[in-house]
Amino acid sequence: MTDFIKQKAMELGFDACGVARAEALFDDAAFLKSWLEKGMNADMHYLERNFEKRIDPTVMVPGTKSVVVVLLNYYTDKQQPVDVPRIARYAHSVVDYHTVIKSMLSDLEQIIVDKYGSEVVNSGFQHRFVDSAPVLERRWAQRAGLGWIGKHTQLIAPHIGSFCFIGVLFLSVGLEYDEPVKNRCGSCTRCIDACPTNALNGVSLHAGKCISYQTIEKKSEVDAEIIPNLNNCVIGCDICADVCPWNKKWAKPHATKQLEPLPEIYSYSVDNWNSLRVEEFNSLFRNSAIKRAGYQKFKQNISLIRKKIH
Ligand code: B12
Ligand code: SF4
Ligand code: SF4
Repeated sequence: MTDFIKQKAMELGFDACGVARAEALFDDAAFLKSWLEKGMNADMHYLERNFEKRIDPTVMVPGTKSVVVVLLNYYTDKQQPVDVPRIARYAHSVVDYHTVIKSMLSDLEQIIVDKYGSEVVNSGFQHRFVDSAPVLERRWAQRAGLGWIGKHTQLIAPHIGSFCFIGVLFLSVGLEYDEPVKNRCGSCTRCIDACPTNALNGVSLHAGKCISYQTIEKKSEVDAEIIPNLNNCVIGCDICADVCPWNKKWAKPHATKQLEPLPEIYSYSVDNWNSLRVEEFNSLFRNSAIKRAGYQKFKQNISLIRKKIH
């Protein structure tokens, strides 16, 4: 059954699939608790909620025995013109990756259920996850043998790199479990040195200092001390991932049709972005992950960069 699931995941277009035993994550619970106590989550208070579920898949979905983890490469080597407001690669696609992966996970589940029966999932609970639920997705990907968590705190998958999304499916059936792979960061500190806001300390990320948080998640304006260090980023940030030697070695452009990029990301000039009106924003990004930031925040971020340039 394990081989069948992995084979079907790859046939559906995922770039990797691994499986971990579902159990409570006690070390991570202690780490997460102290991370939250230090206020490293900034105002992302949702990370404080559902603590017991977050650290234990069997509390999240009763009867869970296995955690199936999939990766989807989103790397692109297409570049925005120099000096335009920078949009991180995760948000380049026309269609939001949440939509894409949820649909692919749903297809995978259907294939498994068709062959092995509906009791392999607890359909009374949400059991397919991409980003938005209390699930420590990177840890599960690491435990499922798909890669290691680098000092930039992202999952680095051998032969893929860290420009990959993570999707998770909880199953109520025992499977063959994968062994974690070795952490290959060694003495490298390139991501820590390159982070313009000193958000990384080698173990964890101070989310409040991270450009990604500041430009997408933070409801109010970007903090004054972050503005001079935005490096033109207006939606997310790829700086720590771009300097990683493993990404330089392994990151290859994806060929996933569902993640087809929005042409305007590469064709728009500074003037186009500066004069973007709400109607155009809504039309361009109607299905995109950029919608999460919203028009006001997006325009505000652009104006902060403009202020810095002039
Ligand atoms: C909140 C969040 C953010 C926050 C905070 C990020 C952070 N590092 O926590 C912000 C907004 C800053 C953010 C930014 C980004 N994010 Co984000 N984010 C999340 C989210 C929703 C939750 C992460 C979380 O729980 N954080 C809390 C911390 C404490 O947990 P953690 O980092 O996972 O660490 C746990 C374990 O790794 C472990 N651990 C870590 N260190 C140590 C050390 C010890 C000693 C021990 C015992 C354990 C341990 O314990 C921790 C807690 O249990 C996840 C989706 C999900 N549900 O998991 C996506 C997710 C992590 N994000 C993702 C992406 C793509 C990004 C960005 C690249 C987007 C961008 N280009 O701007 C950036 C990357 C920034 C960075 N350097 O990490 C992807 C990462 C894919 C990958 N290959 O790793 C995810 C998995 C979404 C997805 N489904 O694909 N993100
Ligand atoms: S995403 Fe940018 S701001 Fe956040 S840790 Fe990486 S380099 Fe620093
Ligand atoms: S830049 Fe170096 S330290 Fe950072 S994640 Fe990559 S290999 Fe690890």
